[in-house]
Amino acid sequence: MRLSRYFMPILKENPKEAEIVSHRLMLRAGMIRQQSQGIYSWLPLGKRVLDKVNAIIRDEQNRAGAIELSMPTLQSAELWQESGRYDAYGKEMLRIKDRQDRPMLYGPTNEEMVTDIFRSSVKSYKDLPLNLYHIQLKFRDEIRPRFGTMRSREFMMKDAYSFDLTREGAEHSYNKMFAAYLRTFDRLGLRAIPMRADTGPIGGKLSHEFIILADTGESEVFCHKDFVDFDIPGAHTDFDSVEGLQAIFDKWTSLYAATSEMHDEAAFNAVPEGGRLSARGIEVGHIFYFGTKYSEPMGAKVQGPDGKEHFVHMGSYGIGPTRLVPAIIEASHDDNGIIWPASVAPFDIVVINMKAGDQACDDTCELIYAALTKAGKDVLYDDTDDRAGTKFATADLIGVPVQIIAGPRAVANGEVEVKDRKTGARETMTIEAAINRFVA
Ligand code: 5CA
Repeated sequence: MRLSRYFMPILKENPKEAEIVSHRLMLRAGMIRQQSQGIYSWLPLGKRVLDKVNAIIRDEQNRAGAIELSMPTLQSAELWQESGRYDAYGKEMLRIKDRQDRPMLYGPTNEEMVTDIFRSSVKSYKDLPLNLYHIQLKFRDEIRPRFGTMRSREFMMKDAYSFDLTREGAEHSYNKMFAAYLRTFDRLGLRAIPMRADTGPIGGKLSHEFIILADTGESEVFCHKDFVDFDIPGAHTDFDSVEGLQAIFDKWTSLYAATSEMHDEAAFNAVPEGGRLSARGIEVGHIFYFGTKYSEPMGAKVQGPDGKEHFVHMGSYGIGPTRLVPAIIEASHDDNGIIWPASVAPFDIVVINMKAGDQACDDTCELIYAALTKAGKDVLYDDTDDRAGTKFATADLIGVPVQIIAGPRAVANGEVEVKDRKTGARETMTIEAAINRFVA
């Protein structure tokens, strides 16, 4: 992508409305724009990061055996009257009437709709287990939307829904998502700790929130320090192994970890003092087992091996991609801007032409840009005629992991500089060596 032809509206000033660093940097880097309170556009740079986050989420959902579908944002109120949540959900639900005066709503979550899809076609235990997910916009009329897309009214959610014949089966489905979440957040460059959590309007008894420790987090959390160094399940984890996944769940729940709603002061104080961590955190995922809470009122049942009908046991599993992007920034930035983990960076490499219009600089940059693009890298080429200082500041701000800098003096020697955004380390090397380093 040539920057001269791209749309990346950088802000020079710090936006006054932004209270936390991630919100400030997302606005300054031209990633998002607020359209009305708690409702955002994702501009091209932001959209690239969001897409990369979603690709990792999708990859790990698929690995764990979940199946993607797509459900609408607008739902009929009837479904919610069946489950009994239409009135219970309260003011957070945006209620709308269509031209026939039929009550509709902008979905805050999809338990009812997915249960409806399930009951319309699944009739036998032989079709279980089943886990269906989608990545979709949701709307919750939050009383206090804030911190940009961290807590917005319209936000994106990956929500998965599992269906099993028995409670034991549902626990295995829960464990699959539990392990998939550990892997997902790790690939996003984050350390998320599963904590016992309150179930709120979703319901059920068994629930974990996945929390990233951050001073700006909205949740107060309490956990054992050792979680910070626990091993993440590997890529070859067998998601069909009941014992294997139970062992992962048991290990990751063996030490104290709870959000403030579930906090047990006495149990926490039993942790040796050096191991106690009381901190603030960002909830990036939340999983629930709620048994037959929706399948009973909505009549979602299957024939079991005993020939009788059984209400299915369900769970739901949420991740917030539009919250994850600022959460990653909270965890990874410095005074100059964002430092993206390579897995979600909007571009892999930025090529900086320090003197656009200078033939040697232009030729060198074009050569590098073409070679790296051909090798499958996402490359941003800063071919604008801004001052070199502005270009460096922009490259640091938008956090691309590698900068290749071509200035007249180095280029005259057949050389460029390669800078690592995270460490700041710079290396001068031949143009060929710079290309070869990234074309493995
Ligand atoms: N149906 C269940 C799980 S699929 C559910 O709705 N769970 S939730 O309410 O906990 O939301 C799931 C995830 O969505 C949260 O962990 C969070 O990452 C994200 N999320 C929830 N509310 C917001 C919001 N207002 N802004 C941004 N992300 C949000």
